[in-house]
Amino acid sequence: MKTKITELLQIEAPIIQGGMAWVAEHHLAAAVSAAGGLGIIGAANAPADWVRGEIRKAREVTDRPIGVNVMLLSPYADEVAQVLVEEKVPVITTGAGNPGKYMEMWKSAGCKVIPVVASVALARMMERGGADAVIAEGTESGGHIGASTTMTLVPQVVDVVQVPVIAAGGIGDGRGIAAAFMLGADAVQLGTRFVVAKESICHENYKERIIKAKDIDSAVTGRSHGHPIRQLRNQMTKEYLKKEQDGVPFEELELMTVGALRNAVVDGDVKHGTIMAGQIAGMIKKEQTCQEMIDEMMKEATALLQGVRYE
Ligand code: TUI
Repeated sequence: MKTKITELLQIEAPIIQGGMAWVAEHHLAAAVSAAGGLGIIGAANAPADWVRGEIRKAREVTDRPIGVNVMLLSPYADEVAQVLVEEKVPVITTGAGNPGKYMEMWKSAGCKVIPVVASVALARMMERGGADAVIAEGTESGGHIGASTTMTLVPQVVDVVQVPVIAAGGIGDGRGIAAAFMLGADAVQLGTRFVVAKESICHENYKERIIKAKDIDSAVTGRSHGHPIRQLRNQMTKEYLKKEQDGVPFEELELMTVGALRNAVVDGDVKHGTIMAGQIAGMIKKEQTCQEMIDEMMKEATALLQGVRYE
């Protein structure tokens, strides 16, 4: 399938993998890119040297383009931003903030910059600042979320920007991809489905929680202090939400989550750890290779879109 995004990024399928902390390392990113999508290394809160190492390891596996996501709240964001220039990373996505201060540096190094936006206002600002595309991410997503749904955000962003729009949040199969195209998107970004990929190094306990998740198993912590995080319900969300309701101060709540994502992803502690996942988890039923996922989704999406816009 050819779209403005496949042309811009030189990829075969208009599918981008989310830059998930701890999960989006070189094995997953390389597998997604080798399968025709755009694999992304999630810099998250990792030091710049780790990011450099992951980029190089991914490049040993595939010659296809691989991107990096910069989590703008990271204490290492400045150093990571610089490493991406040195390593000539072709595509940079950003999350959890405004990447304005890095834009000129990345653009003049020839990187394609694609910020995640959760509002029309930020989409507009990013386009003015030189973004090559934007990822409009709805509140169905896992992790740090905005307020609008994908269904409402994507068409509103599409209406005000000229650059291509990538839809994210709540997409996990060919039907979701087709729906995103109908809203005016030129590609999609998926996170949760790729967490359960065979190439994903995520702990089996975490993958099993996603595979067994039901539609209503999603919870959002941190709404009261402006850092909403979507994850699967467990002992930890139960305790956190109770404390939040009781007005426990932010600093104390924060202590509960330090290292909790790592504990779930790396050590498999799905009881007390943070199991970030989107609302689509309930639909994800099996572990597959990235190639199987992308082929299956593209077959389904193209069948649905035949005779509509893309063939
Ligand atoms: O970034 C994400 N998802 C994430 S980041 C993350 S790690 C983290 N840990 C603790 C606290 C916060 C983050 C886990 N999941 N998705 C992209 C995304 N970006 N969603 C929403 C936004 C966003 C929100 C506000 C982007 C820009 C923004 O603008 C604020 C501004 O400064 O204008």
